[in-house]
Amino acid sequence: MLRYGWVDETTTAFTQMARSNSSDRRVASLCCEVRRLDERREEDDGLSDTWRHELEAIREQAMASLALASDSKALNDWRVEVLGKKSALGQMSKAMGGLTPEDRRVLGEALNRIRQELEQAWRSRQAEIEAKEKALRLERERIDVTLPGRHVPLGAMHPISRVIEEIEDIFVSLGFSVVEGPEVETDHYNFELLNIPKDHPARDMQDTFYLTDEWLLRTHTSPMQVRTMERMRGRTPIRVIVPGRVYRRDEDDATHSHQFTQIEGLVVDEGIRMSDLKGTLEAFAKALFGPSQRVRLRPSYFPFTEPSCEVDLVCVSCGGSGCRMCKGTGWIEILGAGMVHPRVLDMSGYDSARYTGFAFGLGAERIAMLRYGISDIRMLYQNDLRFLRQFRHA
Ligand code: 2NL
Repeated sequence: MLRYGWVDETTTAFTQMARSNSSDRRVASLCCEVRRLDERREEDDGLSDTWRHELEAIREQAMASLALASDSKALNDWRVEVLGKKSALGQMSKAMGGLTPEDRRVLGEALNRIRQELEQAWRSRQAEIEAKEKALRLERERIDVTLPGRHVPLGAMHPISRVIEEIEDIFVSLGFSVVEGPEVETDHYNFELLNIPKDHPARDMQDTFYLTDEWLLRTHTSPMQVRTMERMRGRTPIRVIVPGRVYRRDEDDATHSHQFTQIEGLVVDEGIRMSDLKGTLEAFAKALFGPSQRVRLRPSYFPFTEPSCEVDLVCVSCGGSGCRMCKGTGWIEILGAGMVHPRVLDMSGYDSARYTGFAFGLGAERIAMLRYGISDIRMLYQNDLRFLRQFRHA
């Protein structure tokens, strides 16, 4: 049982109860008892000595610990501890329900005063700490703007990519569209629809990378042109170029790679003639290698064109007078072409009695080698930075 009347003892008990978050009811009744038994020394605020002492003790302790809080975390903890629901002040506010109206008013006002005072102290301490932390942060994050910058190595566009983009630009300016498609194709699209017979050597296991009996790595970009004709469902004109990687089983040497970049072109419309093929390719040669270029057509054979031809360029090395590069002929072969075989047109839904077309194909590597004077195709795939860096500003 508690004994009352002794201010120190009751105050201690009261404080402990309030701080230890014990039952609100007990704290409240304790408040009442203390209030009743204490000799009242009424002042303007009507507080008893017990309360005054108690609140003063809380205030002093709070101010002392606030002075010790030295960072924003400690400051936050302080706020919870001193002003939060579970704090002595919080508990007292909560316990006030058990007081008489008069006591409630008196204690309530006192609690408000002390709360406001502590909050004010908290705010100015917070401003101090914020300023201190900001100054620390600025000091820590200080940078020397006069230091030299870090070197960012500049990349270069790969010569093959440059050739592809350049050729695309030329044909787009002639009214062509650019189409791309899958590198894994079916025997049907890669060979059958291109009039390449079952016994043609290209279809041999020795010459093509087969994935299964039906699926393979495309040996040319032609299947995508066939797909374009199918997608157009007999509508004209068709004017497309198709750049992309193609694969052929072959020994690599200075001029052959088992994987290379082909760019094929296809035009289908009524009345397309060999002269359209020659004029287009001559415009292309001039755009790519200069206005004095000319082309020469020599007869050749492809299963998917009839007639077929090889197309030569005036030798870029000697200008036509004959040198080692053109083996004294003055001409350099750059692509293969021809009039689309009627069977290919018919199989893709274009009546060969009404429509004609021309097609061509070239290797982007070969063009890059002629353009930049590269003697070995393998240099284009070895990713040697000493080689690649030469294309940075060219
Ligand atoms: C080459 C030679 C050529 C074609 C490709 C072609 C495509 C269709 C129909 C007819 Cl869909 N022809 N393409 C024609 C002639 C030659 O490529 O690539 N030399 C490296």
